[in-house]
Amino acid sequence: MATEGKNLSEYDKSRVPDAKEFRFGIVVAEWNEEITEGLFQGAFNALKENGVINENIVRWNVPGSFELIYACKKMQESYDMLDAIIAIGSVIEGETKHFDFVCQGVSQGIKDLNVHHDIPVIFCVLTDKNMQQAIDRSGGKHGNKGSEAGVAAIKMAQLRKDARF
Ligand code: DLZ
Repeated sequence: MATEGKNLSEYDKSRVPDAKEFRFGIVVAEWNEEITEGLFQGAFNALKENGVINENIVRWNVPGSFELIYACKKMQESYDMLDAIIAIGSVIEGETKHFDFVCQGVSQGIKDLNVHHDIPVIFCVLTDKNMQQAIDRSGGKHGNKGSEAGVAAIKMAQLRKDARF
């Protein structure tokens, strides 16, 4: 679904499971910090709005989006009580191919974690052409992709729970 015209913060609360018993991890990349902090706030608020308590949210920071993969893997291994993890980053296109390698690496890496580990990892990495696009999607005119990721994390936590029975 295209994000143009869609407010990333909007969701139907009646379709989101009650999350008060769930535990979440959030890994935040420090590159483009003004964007990733906005995304973190969106994700955190969405979890809280749906009943998650502060004590059930653990946050780790990493230097850049490329490091999200390792940290999410370590989080899966060391906090097996978590119900879902949200990986937050912001990659902005520059003049070199670095953008392509980071985007490719992080998206494939997080996909691999979802294939090989039991705790779902939500992809909340913005991949934008410029800073304005990133601002618009991290609490600006297109809403906050962090909110969307928070809701996705709750839905995946519920799916994982239901799949056990
Ligand atoms: C090196 C780099 C560049 C050029 N751009 C970004 C970016 O836009 N967003 C981001 O999250 N990280 C970037 N990085 C850092 C890499 O993700 C990584 O931290 C370094 O390559 C070290 O492994």
